[in-house]
Amino acid sequence: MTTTSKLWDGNAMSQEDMMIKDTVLVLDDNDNVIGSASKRSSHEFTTDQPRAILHRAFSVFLFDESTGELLLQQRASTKITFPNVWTNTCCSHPLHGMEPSEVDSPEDVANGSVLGAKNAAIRKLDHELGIPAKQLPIEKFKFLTRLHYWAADTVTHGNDSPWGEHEIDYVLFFCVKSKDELTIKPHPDEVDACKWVTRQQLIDMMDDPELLFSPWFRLICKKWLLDLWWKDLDTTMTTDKYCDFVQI
Ligand code: DMA
Ligand code: MN
Repeated sequence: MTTTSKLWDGNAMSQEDMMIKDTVLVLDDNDNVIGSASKRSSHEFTTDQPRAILHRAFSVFLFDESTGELLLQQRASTKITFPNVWTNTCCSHPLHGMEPSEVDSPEDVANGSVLGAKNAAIRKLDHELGIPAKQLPIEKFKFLTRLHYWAADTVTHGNDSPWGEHEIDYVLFFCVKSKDELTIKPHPDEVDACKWVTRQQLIDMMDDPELLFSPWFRLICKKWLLDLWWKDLDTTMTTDKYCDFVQI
């Protein structure tokens, strides 16, 4: 049975509230949790902290197996960080103080379970895209690997951006037999548009100079998604050989 957090209600909070109230997991370079910080302070690029504060994140990639399509979202124009950009299905942060817990230990990573990150993913797929938790059984999420990156939000805020990301990002895949299994109702504070795309359609979108993409999605596409993961998913329906719970 999948349950969602009762301690966090995205519909009762503004984007500014979440910047203050969401408490992210602060990390060392080996992905050990060493503290906490508000979402706001952990994403501030200032002279004191030019790369903000390293924290844990997750990125969900939701696929329709019948068509080989991936669900993309365009972040709302009102998002404080990285507005307007196209990106993978859903991204956010595991938080401290949630029930069920969203904190994974090194053992949870080594055995590939990462139930904390998956619980956070269920909470945010519900909030951002309106996909009910009952359509997202936790055992169907697949943990692939972790990406350590930082990026200033220059895409929309220019070179003097006050915001950016510095994260160890847990990549999670979720495959449905058909998108008809899902109810999708995007939250207007989070998402301006959604689009199911094939691999080739995504390549064409990324060639369009009019369209903006998030830096983490570009990195994941270039490093893994377009030439490795997605090709195997289309032909063999599995990505098992790419699971890496050791390297960051
Ligand atoms: C942060 O996502 C996570 C990644 C991988 C960039 P976000 O800014 O969408 O988080 P939230 O939806 O909580 O604002
Ligand atoms: Mn972040």
